[in-house]
Amino acid sequence: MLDTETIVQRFLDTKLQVHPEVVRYLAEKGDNDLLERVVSSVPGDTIVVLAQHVPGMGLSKDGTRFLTDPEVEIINGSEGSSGGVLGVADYLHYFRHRYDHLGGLIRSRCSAMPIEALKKPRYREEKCTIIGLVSEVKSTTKGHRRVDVEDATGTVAVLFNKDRPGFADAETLLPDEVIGVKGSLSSDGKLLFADQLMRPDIPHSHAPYTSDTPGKAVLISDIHVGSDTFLDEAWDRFSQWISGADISYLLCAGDLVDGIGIYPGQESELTIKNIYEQYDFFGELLQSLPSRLKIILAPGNHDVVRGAEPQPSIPRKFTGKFPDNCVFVENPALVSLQGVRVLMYHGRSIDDQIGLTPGASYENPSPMMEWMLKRRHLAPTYGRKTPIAADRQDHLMIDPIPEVLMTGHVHVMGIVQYHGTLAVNAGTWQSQTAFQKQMNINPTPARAIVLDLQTLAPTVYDFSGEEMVVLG
Ligand code: D5M
Ligand code: FE
Ligand code: ZN
Repeated sequence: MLDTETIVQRFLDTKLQVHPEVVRYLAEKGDNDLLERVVSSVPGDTIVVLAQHVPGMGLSKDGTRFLTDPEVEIINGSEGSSGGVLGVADYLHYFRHRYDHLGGLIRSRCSAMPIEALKKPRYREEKCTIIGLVSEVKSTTKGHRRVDVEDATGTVAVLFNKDRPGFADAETLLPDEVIGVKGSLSSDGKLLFADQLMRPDIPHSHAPYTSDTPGKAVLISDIHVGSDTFLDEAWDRFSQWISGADISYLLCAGDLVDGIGIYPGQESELTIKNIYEQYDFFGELLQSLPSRLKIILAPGNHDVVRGAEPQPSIPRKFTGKFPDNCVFVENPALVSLQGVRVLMYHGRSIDDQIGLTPGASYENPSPMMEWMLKRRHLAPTYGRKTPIAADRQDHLMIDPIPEVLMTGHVHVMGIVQYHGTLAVNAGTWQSQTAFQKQMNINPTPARAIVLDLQTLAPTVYDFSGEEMVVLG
C-alpha cells in the first residue's frame, strides 16, 4: 500500500515535484517498485514528474492530453445567479424583455409596423409586416392555422393557409414565441393572411467558433442515480473507459439523481430512498473518475432544486461527497470550453413541444432542438408542463448563439446540425421505466457523446452492451 503523502514525500526527498495525476495513479497501483522505478528513471533535468515519466500510465499515447489544462468559463447560469422570489407583476417585464430582444432580431431583417396601425383603413388589403408574441394557436376546421399575435399596441389574428408553401413551419408555432409575419390584410382589417413566417433564427452566415487547441468533452444526461433502473454496470464500463481516454470535460444536463416524490409510486422503484444518499452515491461515482476531468453538472426536473426554470444549481448541502473538480451550474447554463460555447438545457420544454406540435414524437428529439434554435428560445410556452420562474428578465432565450446546444430529459439520443450549431440530446443512463413503457417511450441508454472541440464533430460511444461500441 502506498498513500499519497508517502509518494509526494518520496519525490520531494529527491528534489522532485510531482503532478497530482501521477500521485493518484501511483496510489491506485500501490506498487512500491513502480514508484522506485519512476524515481530512478526520470531524466536529470526534470522538475515536475508528469504522466509521461510513468511507464504504463498510457497518457502520452497521442501526446495531446496535457497540452492544455482544462479551461472552463461559466458565461451564464453560474451558481447562485438566479432564485430570487418575484411576483406575478414581473411576468409583464419578462415577456416585454423577450419581445424586445427576440423581436429585435427579426426587426433587423424587415420593417414592421405596430399592430394597432392595422386598424387604419388605408392598410386594408395591403401588404403588412408585424412582429409579436403568439398569444394563441388554433387549427381551423379546414386544417389551417390561426394564431393571435400581440405586441405592446394590440392583437391581430393571423391565418396560415395549409395549402401555401412553408405551412409545416406554421404547424410548429407555439404559444408565447416571438415571430414576424408578412402578409396581406383582409378587407375588414381584422385578419392577416400570412405569406411568410419569420423567426429570430440563426443567420445562415453564422460561423461557429472552434478551439485552437486539442480538447474533448463528453456529453451525458439523465443518470437517475437511486432508481432501480439506473444502469450501474454500463456506468462502470463508462467510468473505466473515461479513465483512460483523452477527455478533458464531462458535462451532464440534469436528472443527476432520481429524486424523491417526483411521481406517484416512485418509492417502490428506488434503490436509494434518501435524497442525500442519492447525491452521495453519485458523488462517489464521480470520485472514481480521473481528477483531471472538469465535471459540469446542471439540474433537471428529478433533482432537488425547484422545478421552475431557470433552475438553481444543486445546493452545497447535497454535494459534500462530490470531488473538487465538479462545477455546479443552473439549468440552463452557457458554458465555454476552450472558447466553444455549450448551452446546457435539461429539455423539459420538449414535453410541451411534443404535446403542441402535430407529428412531433418522443422517438426523435432532433427537430425539437432545431426549433429551439429557430425560435432562439429554450422554452417559450408558459403555463403548460414547463414551469417558468417569475423574473423580470427572460433567461431562457438563446443568445449568444452557442456552438453546441445540449439537452436530455426525453431519454432518447438525437444529434442534428442547424446553421452551424450542433444540437445534441444525450440520452440517459436509466433503462425503460414502467411509466415510459406506458407512454411507449423507448430510451437509448448508456450513450456518451464525445465532442471534439477543434472540429465540433460528435462521436457516440455506446456502453449499453458488454462491450463498448463506437457508433461514429
Ligand atoms: O423524463 C423521462 C421521460 O418521460 C421523458 O421522455 C419525458 C417523459 N415524461 C416525464 N414526465 C412526463 C409527463 N408528466 N408527461 C409526459 N411525459 C413525461 P424524466 O424527467 O426523466 O422523468
Ligand atoms: Fe430524466
Ligand atoms: Zn427529466
